[in-house]
Amino acid sequence: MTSPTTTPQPLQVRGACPHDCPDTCALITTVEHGVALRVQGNPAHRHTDGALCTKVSRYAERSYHPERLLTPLKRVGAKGSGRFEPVGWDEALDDIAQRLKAIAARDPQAILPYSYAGTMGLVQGEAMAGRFFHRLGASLLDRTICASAGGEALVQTLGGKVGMKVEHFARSKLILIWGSNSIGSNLHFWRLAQQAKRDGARLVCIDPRRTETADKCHEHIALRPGTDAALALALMHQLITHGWLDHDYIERHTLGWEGLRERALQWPPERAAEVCGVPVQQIVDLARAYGTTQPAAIRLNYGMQRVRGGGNAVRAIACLPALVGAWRDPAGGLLLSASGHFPVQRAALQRPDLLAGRSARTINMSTIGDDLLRETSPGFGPQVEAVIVYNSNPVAVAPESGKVVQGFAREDLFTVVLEHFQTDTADLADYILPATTQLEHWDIHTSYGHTDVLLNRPAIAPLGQARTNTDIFRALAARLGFDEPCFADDDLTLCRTAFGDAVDFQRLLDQGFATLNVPEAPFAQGRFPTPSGRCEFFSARLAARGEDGLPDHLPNFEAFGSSAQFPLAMISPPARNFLNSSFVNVTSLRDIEGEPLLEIHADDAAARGISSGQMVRVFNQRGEYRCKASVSRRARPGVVNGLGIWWRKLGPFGTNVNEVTSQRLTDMGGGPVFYDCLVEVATLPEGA
Ligand SMILES: Nc1nc2c(c(=O)[nH]1)N[C@H]1C(S)=C(S)[C@@H](COP(=O)(O)OP(=O)(O)OC[C@H]3O[C@@H](n4cnc5c(=O)[nH]c(N)nc54)[C@H](O)[C@@H]3O)O[C@H]1N2
Ligand SMILES: Nc1nc2c(c(=O)[nH]1)N[C@H]1C(S)=C(S)[C@@H](COP(=O)(O)OP(=O)(O)OC[C@H]3O[C@@H](n4cnc5c(=O)[nH]c(N)nc54)[C@H](O)[C@@H]3O)O[C@H]1N2
Ligand SMILES: [Mo]
Repeated sequence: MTSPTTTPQPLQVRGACPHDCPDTCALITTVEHGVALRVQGNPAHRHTDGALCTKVSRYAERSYHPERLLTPLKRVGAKGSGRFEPVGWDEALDDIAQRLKAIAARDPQAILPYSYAGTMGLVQGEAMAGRFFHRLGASLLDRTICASAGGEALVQTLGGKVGMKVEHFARSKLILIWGSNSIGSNLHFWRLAQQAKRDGARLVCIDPRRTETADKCHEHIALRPGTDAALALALMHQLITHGWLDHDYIERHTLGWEGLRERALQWPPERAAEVCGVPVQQIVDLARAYGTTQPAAIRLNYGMQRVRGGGNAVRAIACLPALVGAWRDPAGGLLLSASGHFPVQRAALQRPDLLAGRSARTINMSTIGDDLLRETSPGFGPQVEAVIVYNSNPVAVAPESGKVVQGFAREDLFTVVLEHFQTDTADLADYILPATTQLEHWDIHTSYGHTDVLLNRPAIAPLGQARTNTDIFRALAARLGFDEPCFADDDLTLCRTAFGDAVDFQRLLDQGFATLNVPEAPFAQGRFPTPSGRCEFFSARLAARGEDGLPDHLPNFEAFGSSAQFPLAMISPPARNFLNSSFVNVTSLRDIEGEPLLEIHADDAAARGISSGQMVRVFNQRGEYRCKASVSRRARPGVVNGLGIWWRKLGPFGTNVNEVTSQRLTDMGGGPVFYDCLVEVATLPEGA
């Protein structure tokens, strides 16, 4: 701790942005008299290049927010009444431990951890928490809510979550920005794309929404949601029929070419144009550009895999670079995620061995609504009796929130939420425990958009009585009598454990980041980390599970045109000034976003008598939410965009866009299908 009188001049503390974003920026926090004055990008880190997004440049404002939770809170009113009173840490932890002990004595699997990427830190994420829940024998959580369809698809095709090194996009001559609003969600990649553009590269954006990114590309292909595999197969069709193929690369470094060829030949551009709702010529032109420009690179993002066929679509797209031999050049290939390049010692951090032979059931976080409402049954196991939520806000972000709210509102469910703020989820808790922010704790980070490891040092002391996630789980472990030495590891030890000897820790301490040793063109000579060592067009592993070994187009569960009652497809992509549901309560950022909006095309608006600024109902068989309509060129005909993810209680009617999304799961990885959702939109009577 720094005492005010002994700090002669501002300190500059090196850190890492903790947020769920591919950029994982290196931060510099300026601290004076123990107070963080500002958070800036570290100019010495080449990916950050001294620049932060609007959100994280407000990180100090977020940390010192007047509504920051500073003491443990215990529920005093009825569940969901939002009435809490402060209690001491000991009282809270003793009571929580007592409750968990009683449930565990019957069956520890009735206890469920619920967490995601509120912080991407390996330490404040699943390190001590993993140890605690494994030792307890609690249910396991399948963390599917974001990336599991695309992640599984990459594993099946390329062998891992691996791809191009992001820095080489600056030298590409054709960049397909596919299912990614890079200006909003991947700003530091966008800078590289701009550099390539200045050097003559052509940028093509493939996205149902006319995003800020689409505005700045040479071309925008506004396909219908969930039709990307059809587009990719038609591109292959054209590559084949025009002979724009790298036969040598295909021969030496791929598996399943004959089958893929046959499949692709069933997708002439006319067929795909019909499915995608785009002009044939756009597909033909894109195929020509992709087949004849080198180096050609694809920046894929997770936005396009939140539909039934999301896994297959990523598989189809991930086959493209091998067909044209794009991987031969460092500036060619594809990047969806780089996280598989990092040698994280997960078992050492999370200690699954502490299950000690017990098998715990797994619950998919994307179906938390249904799962909280299930009774004990042979197929499911015990009813969930307690949930410990950290690094996540499921009541706002999980699909079909009507059910999620109903589940968390169960009087007999014991819920503990570790948080910075009283979120929608915290409102339904029995205990809310104040957690530290990134300015207040140690952590260590991988990235899914570049290949550097980052270390985060605490810049200031914890605010109020806030404690680190790790410390809270250590304290609970002690009260449950878990005396294994691993529960005594401090956070710096956990940071060192994360990569063992694979990363030079001294370098991290000295400069805050360290670059992994990844080849410049990782698949120039094949060497894919698949079982065959090749890019697997055909996946024997999928076929062995009874699934299609080749990628195909799977129409959405709620395909365009399949319902007369709900004729509009709704997507709910991220708002630029929020990070999922984080930052929605930061006034300066909320002011930029304004209020929850539904973008709708002029034709669809006119057909319903809707004008801009009018309140509308957005509804389907699952529920309804209300917000203002924005008649906008950003919406294509037939598709409405409900920008996310507002806190329910900060929206005008106490609900958000997830009222209407469904709990169905993707073809691979058990992911959610947020963008596979049909709705109808109608005006509200004046004064409603
Ligand atoms: N500012 C900001 N940045 C973020 C986030 C945020 O909430 N705000 N979220 C972070 C998170 S959690 C993640 S996972 C990452 C990546 O999250 P992504 O969701 O990939 O983020 P975006 O790149 O903003 O959005 C993806 C784009 O996909 C489009 N899209 C929707 N459906 C389809 C489809 O069927 N096909 C195609 N081709 N495109 C489709 C959307 O219109 C959107 O423009 O971004 C991270 N960065
Ligand atoms: N309709 C729709 N829904 C979506 C999406 C969409 O595009 N459309 N996107 C989906 C995607 S991609 C994702 S990744 C999920 C994201 O869902 P979540 O991972 O739940 O992300 P956030 O909403 O940002 O909530 C994270 C919470 O963690 C808290 N937090 C941050 N750091 C810490 C910490 O150190 N300790 C503790 N205890 N808490 C901390 C924050 O205050 C915040 O409330 O949402 C999904 N939901
Ligand atoms: Mo995500």
